Amino acid sequence: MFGRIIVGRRYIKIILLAVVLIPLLHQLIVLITRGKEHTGYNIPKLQDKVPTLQGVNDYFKNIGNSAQNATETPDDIVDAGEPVVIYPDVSDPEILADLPYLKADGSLNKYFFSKFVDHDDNKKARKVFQENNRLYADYIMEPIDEPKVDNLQRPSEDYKLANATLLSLVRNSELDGILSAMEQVEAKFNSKFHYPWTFMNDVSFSKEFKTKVKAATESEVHFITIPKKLWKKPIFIDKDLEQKNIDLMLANGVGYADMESYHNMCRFYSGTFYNIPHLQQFKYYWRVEPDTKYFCDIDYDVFKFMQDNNKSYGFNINLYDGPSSITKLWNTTMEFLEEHPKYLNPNGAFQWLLEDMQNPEKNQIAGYSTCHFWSNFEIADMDFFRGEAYSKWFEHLDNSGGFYYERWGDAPVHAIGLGLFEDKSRIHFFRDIGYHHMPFTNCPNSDRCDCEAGKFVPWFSVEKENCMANWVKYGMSEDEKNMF
Ligand SMILES: Nc1nc2c(ncn2[C@@H]2O[C@H](COP(=O)(O)OP(=O)(O)O)[C@@H](O)[C@H]2O)c(=O)[nH]1
Ligand SMILES: [Mg+2]
Repeated sequence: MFGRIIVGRRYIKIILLAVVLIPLLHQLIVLITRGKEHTGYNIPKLQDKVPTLQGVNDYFKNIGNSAQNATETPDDIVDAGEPVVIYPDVSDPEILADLPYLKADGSLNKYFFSKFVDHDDNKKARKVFQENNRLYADYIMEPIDEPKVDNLQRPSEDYKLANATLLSLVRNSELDGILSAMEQVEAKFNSKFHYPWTFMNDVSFSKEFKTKVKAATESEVHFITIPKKLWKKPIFIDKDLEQKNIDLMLANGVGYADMESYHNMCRFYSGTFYNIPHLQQFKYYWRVEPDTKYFCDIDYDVFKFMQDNNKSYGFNINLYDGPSSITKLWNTTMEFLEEHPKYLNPNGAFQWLLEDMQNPEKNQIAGYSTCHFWSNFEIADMDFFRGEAYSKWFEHLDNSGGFYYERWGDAPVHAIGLGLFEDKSRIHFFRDIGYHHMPFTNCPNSDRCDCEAGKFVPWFSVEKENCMANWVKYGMSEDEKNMF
C-alpha cells in the first residue's frame, strides 16, 4: 500500500511537470513561428514554419485522398482538358517594351499601379457618378435574350454534363433559406440539366438538413464537412494584435469585424475551398447562398457556356467595398507583385481596379477602387484559383494575417486576383441571370424574367455603391459588349 502511494506520488510529479511544461513549450513554439515582435501585421516570415496552402495540399496528398488523385473524367462528363497558362517571357526586352507595368529591367513599375491611367482631374465625383448611373441605367434597360453565341447547349437525351457542381456553404440553421434558393435554381435551370449539388459546412449537417435538401432535387447531392485546416483561423494569428484591430474596425463601422466565423468564411471562400478533397473532381462551380432569388428562365447550360467560350469567371453584380475592411489588402498585394511581377496578365483589368472617380475616398483609404464582383453569386472555373499565380498570391495574403487583422472579404480578394492575373476577356457578365441577394439586384429587361427590369437597390442613397458602369467602360472586351 505504502509502495503504491510512492508510485502514485511519482505519477503526480510527472503529471504536474507535464501540466507546467507543455503550455510553456507550446508558447515557445508559437513565439518562434510567429517571428519577431509585430510592429503592424505586415508579413512575418512564416512560410517554412506554419501550415501554408502548400502544406495543406501536401497534407491531403499524404492522406491519399482518392478524389484528389482522380485523373480520369467519367464517361458522362465532358472533359475540359488540362488548363494551360502561359506567362509573358519577361526576360525578352521586346516583350518587356510592351508591358507598361514593368520597368526595362523586368521589375514592377509601381507608379503604374498607384495612379488611374485615365484619370481626369477636372471631373468631380458627383458628376462622374451621375454619368455612370445613366450609363448603367441605359445599359441594363436594353432588352436582352440569351447570349449571342452559336454554341449554347440545350438539354437533350444522353446529355453529357460539364465537369461542374452547384456549390453552397451553409449552416444547419439556414435550411429554409437554402431550400428557397434551391427551389428557384432547380425551377429556372437545374431541373433541365441535373448538375450535382455540393453542400459544405464547418460542422456536420443534421439529419433533417440532409433529408430536406435531398428531397428538393433529383440530382446527386454531396455533403461535406470542411477539414479544420481549411476553415479554422491559422495558429500564427496574434490574439492581442487581432483584438486591437477588431476594436479599430468596429470603431470604423466594419460589419462582422468581431465575428470569427465570418473571417473564417471569407478566408475559406478566398483561397481554401477549391482545395477541399471532394471538390478536386470538379472544374466549375455555381455558388448558391441561402435566401437568394433567381428571376429568369435559363434554358442553356451555363457551365458549357463557360467552357465553350473560354470563360473562367462569371458574375452579375459589381459593387464598391467598405474600404476600412481592407486598408492593407492592396499594399500586401503590391509586395507580392514586387516579388513576382511575371504573374501579371498583360490583359488584366487594371483600369477597373484602379478607377478613382466615382467614389474617390474608397481609393484613398484602400489604395484601389474596391470595386469587385459580388461573389455571393459566381459561376467560375476553380482551375483559375488553383493556378500558380492566384494560389501563390493567396498564400502571401494568408501569411500576412490580413484575413483576421482586417476583414478581407472573398469578393475583393477574388476581384483583385482576377483583375491582376486573369485575361479580362475571360470574365463574363451574366446579364441574363436575374438575381437578388439583400439588398442588391440584377434584373435584366427580358421576357424570360420575373422582376422589375433595371432595379438595382430599393434606396437611391446606395446607388453610388454600384460600379458596374466601370466594368462596362474599363473591363469589358468587345466580344462581351456584343454578347447580348
Ligand atoms: N457552415 C457555415 N456557413 C457559413 C458560416 N458563415 C457564413 N456561412 C455561409 O457563407 C455564406 C456567406 O455568409 P453570409 O452570412 O450570407 O454573408 P454576407 O452575404 O456577406 O452577409 C452564406 O452561404 C452562409 O450560409 C459559418 O460559420 N458556417
Ligand atoms: Mg449572404
